[in-house]
Amino acid sequence: MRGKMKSKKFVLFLTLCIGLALLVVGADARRRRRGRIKRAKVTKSQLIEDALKVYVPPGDFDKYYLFLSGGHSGQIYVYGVPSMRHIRTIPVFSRYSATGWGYEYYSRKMMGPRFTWGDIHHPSLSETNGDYDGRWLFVNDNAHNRLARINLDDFKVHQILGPVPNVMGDHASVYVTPNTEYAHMASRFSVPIPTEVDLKNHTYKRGTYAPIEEYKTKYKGVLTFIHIDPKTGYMDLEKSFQILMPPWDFDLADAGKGPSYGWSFFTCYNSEAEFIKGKPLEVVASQRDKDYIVAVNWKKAEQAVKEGKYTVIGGMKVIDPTKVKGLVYAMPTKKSPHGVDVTPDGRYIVGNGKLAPVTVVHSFEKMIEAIKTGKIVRHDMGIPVLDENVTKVAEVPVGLGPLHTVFDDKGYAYTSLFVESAVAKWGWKDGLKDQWKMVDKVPIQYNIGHIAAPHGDTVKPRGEWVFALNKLSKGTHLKVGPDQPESCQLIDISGPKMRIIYQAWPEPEPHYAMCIDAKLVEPHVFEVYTKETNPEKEYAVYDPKDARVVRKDDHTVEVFACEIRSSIWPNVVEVNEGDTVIFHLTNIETMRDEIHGFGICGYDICGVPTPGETQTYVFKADVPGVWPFYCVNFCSALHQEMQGYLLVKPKKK
Ligand code: RUQ
Ligand code: CUA
Repeated sequence: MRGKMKSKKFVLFLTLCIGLALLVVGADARRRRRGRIKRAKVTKSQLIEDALKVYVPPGDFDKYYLFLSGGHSGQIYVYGVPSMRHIRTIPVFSRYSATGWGYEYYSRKMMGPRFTWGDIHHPSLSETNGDYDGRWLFVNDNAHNRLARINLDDFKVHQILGPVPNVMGDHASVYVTPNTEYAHMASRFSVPIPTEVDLKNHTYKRGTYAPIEEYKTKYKGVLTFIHIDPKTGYMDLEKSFQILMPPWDFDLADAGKGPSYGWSFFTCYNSEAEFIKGKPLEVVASQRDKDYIVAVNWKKAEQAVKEGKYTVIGGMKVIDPTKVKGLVYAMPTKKSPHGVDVTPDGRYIVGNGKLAPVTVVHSFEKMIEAIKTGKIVRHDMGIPVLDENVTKVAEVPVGLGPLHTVFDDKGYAYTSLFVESAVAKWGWKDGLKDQWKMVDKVPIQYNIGHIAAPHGDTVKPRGEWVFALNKLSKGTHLKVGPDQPESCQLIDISGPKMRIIYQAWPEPEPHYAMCIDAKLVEPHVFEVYTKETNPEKEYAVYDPKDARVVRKDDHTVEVFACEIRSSIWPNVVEVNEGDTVIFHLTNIETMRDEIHGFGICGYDICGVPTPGETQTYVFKADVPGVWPFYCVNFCSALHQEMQGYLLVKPKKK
């Protein structure tokens, strides 16, 4: 009897188990199925046509470069378009041993001793007359309020500026002005100022304290214009200025162009100017139906600085717009707008509603008219607010959660819809029969954030493609653990209907991207560094006979070394325990791509000098013994033989 009961129970238990297992398997299968991209039925010939559009056979070249921001990886990823193949990682704010970035002296110095990561959101290509010129790529750091410049002749960072005083959570950045006069930086997080910095060591000296209850009065928003030298790309704090603002959370920026040249536009949320302990900001900052697009006349601000109408705060020239009139105006825009994008002709300013299902379009002409005729409805914390009934020319009902807009060559705009997971296409150009009308929509997999297009934010968009930079990928790839990579989908916009035809999975976290015609970059990319372009030429040795170890004083040894297939000269370096070793290493190959590396066992040194380049490694020989060094990058049949010894003589006891 008991036996029977037992087996009955067992059968019941077994059934339950199997049922449960089936449920789990079913749910998993459903989850995986859910990840499948739902496509409209396509014919085989259509599929082949799509595939051929992105297929770049070995030996052929892509037409465009795509520079994807790597978010908190602190890096930039370079892709070719249309193949969507990853061709390069450019480390900026993070160490990257694949190229020795952050291990060798030069990059380490630019990063400073304190920060080993950054948060890149919005890369920005340099512009001449409102179009990309292929010279530099600027990137922002949302975390530590820095900017960096990548030179597009060697695809390396040549300047890191900052932290910049007073500005905190630099998100509305970089979005250069049409002749690369300025880079924008604005505070997403208001704090009491000054925040004082140590520029030499790329770190903070001290901030200012004020209790959170004094948010409205003591915390400040700051809009920053960082001056860029038009010849060299050098960012200069001396020639930069800031504008003091209420503690609104500035989100994104865009520079005016054409008729609106000389102005910049910033969106903000939390125009409520509140931060309440224990109360979610998402509630606090969403009380108002409208926040602002803030328009700044930077030409006029530049003039004000020349006339000395500023105060120095934290070492920065800061203009107070409540004292210097005519610089800053707010345009009411619903609701907690995210991206702001100026149309290619510079006539319209598009606000992307985020919490409203529309893009709000202001006319620049109407804005000027409102200013001239004094259509100011109120002052909000000292900032004049323009009458939106005058400035606003359209609300385009695009769909749920509009975030960002880019443009094509035919008068259409493409807006990313985060909540709806879609891209909406609508007409903006004067004379277009579809002006202010949505004409097409395509679903995205999933939750699109930014959107990008070839020259899509310039005066001359090239059309052809739109890139959907998605926050989630929902299993549209093989499993790689509990988290999933974000995705980047390629949308063909050449026909009247948009078509997603390809997707890639860039490294975390693709925020924005810049897409430039390769013809504008390729001609000035170095093949090798010459004796003139070698960035550390003064430390170079170009002949193994000149390689040497020089004792500078009792505690310092300087090594002048070189590498060529398949040796490192000198191959023995003898120092004393406790010495500081300054190791200059030149790759004296004269052929493109003939790179060598350098690593020392037991010491945290890694480098990869490219042909003609000198790199420097500085370290303390603090552990006595014998430590091999070697070439870390496979370079030739005798790569393994590229090795030598660091001998660290122990101190006499
Ligand atoms: S943001 S997803 Cu950091 Cu550019 Cu809009
Ligand atoms: Cu040089 Cu491997």
